[in-house]
Amino acid sequence: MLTIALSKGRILDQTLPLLEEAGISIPQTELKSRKLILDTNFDDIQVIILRASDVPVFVQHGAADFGIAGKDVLIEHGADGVFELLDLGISKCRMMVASEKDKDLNKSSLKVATKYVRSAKEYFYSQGKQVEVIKLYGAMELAPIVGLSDCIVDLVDTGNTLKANNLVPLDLIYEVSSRLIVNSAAFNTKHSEINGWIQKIKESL
Ligand code: PRT
Ligand code: MG
Repeated sequence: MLTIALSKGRILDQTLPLLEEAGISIPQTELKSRKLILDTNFDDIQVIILRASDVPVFVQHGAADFGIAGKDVLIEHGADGVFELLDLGISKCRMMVASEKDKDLNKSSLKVATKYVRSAKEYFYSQGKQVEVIKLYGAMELAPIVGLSDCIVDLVDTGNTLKANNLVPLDLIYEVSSRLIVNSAAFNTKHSEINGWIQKIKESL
């Protein structure tokens, strides 16, 4: 049995056509059900639908053979024990620092609100800045407005969410796209099977 871990949400919408093109399809009845393990057109391939940040965890521990997750999620997780084999070039966005216009971010101790603690810390430390990182799970844009933080670190796509909250993008931390990751042990034991599918997915890009 081959188990593929996919992120629910926006990545899923762009991943399903890729898998379909590669020959793996999930029946609509499966997708519409509330099942967490979905059957595919192959008896020996199943798909599990996870919270984006759980995808590298399942792949790292071998509970899934391969999976698809955003580079942001992989950087936050650390992605030990997984190989990143393919940049799928989908669900692109940018990890950015954002703040209110004209905000002075050159003060000695900066408060940063973010869901992406590792990305934020590594970025500001690399700039030689002392920061206090405040971990949030959503609605980061609110933090500078109500005085919880000086700035935020968040994903930006169109920039509309920032604009709607009177924030401006400042520094680019890194570019994000979705990556195909493989459990390193499974890549050895099921090499030909996994590699075959990776080649097919590559061709469908
Ligand atoms: O539910 P959960 O908290 O786990 O995740 P989520 O609901 O925030 O996001 P989900 O599951 O839909 O997808 C998350 C993955 O999609 C991320 O890990 C990225 O790799 C990728 N991705 C691509 C994005 C965006 N673009 C994006 N724009 N994830 C989130 N956003 C959010 C961003 O956080 C901000 O709130 O969209 C808003 C900004 O969008 P714009 O277009 O207004 O700039
Ligand atoms: Mg979500």
